[in-house]
Amino acid sequence: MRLVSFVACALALIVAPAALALVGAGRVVTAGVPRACLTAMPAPVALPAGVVNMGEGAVLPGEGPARPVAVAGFEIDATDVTNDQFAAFVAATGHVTLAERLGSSLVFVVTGAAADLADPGQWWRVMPGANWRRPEGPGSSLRGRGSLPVVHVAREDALAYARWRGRDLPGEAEWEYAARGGLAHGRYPWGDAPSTAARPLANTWQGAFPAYDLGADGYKAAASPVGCYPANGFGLYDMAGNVWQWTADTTPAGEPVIKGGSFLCSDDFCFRARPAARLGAAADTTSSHIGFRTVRRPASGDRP
Ligand SMILES: [Ca+2]
Repeated sequence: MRLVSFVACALALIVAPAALALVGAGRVVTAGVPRACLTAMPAPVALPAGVVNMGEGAVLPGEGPARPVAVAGFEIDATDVTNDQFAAFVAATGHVTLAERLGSSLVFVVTGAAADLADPGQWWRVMPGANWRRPEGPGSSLRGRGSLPVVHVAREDALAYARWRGRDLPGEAEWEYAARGGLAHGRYPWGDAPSTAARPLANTWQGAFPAYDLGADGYKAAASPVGCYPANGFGLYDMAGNVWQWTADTTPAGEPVIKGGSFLCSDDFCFRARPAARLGAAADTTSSHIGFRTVRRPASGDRP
């Protein structure tokens, strides 16, 4: 695995595991937090042609300036691809993911203590044996995780799945158009008001990253099943937070763009669970907080 140049909230480095522990992660019960996750997978959503104001609400370097981009109509998955869906692909094709071939993947670990935020090696571990089937490494499994987004997938794995379904990965403009849910303006897929403990709208991080996550949104330092938070105006779930999503586009440096932020993003660290936010990730990056969803374009459609 080629380790990546780090950008906040992103990816990897080899670390000394002794000081780290997989503690304090998972679902939590938080008073007042609604937990009505999907009980059936929703159908993909057909979006009309439109214009997205890409970069609207830009905050961090690399985002914006805001500019209108026309997008042709296309269809997009209502949720991230789940473990159950990816398992069906693997059963049908025998696909072996990059992380399985390489024998390791990046697993997030709660540090339990304050950390140097300039050193992501303190909260990312290159975990031998971690892959989509064993998301936390040996001893972990997909039991009870069928409706969680598949993770530890490289971009090539995501693309192979998409091709199997006769689909593609979204372009960045398509993704951002979809994420904004028809809103012309707004920092988040639902508008400008942030998600709160009283009304959580996305799976992000509450607390001092990476020491502890209070889990005020119902999930502590871990991904949630898909569709546990309200859909946006287009009927799309988890377009902010939970897991990053691969796109078909690349940064000027040539790295694939990932969008959406993850369960590791808080307002005071990362702050990328927003449509305008973007990161570059080496195409062979695999980690416990990157997944994807797919699109289908009309036969004659060209993506912007
Ligand atoms: Ca959370």
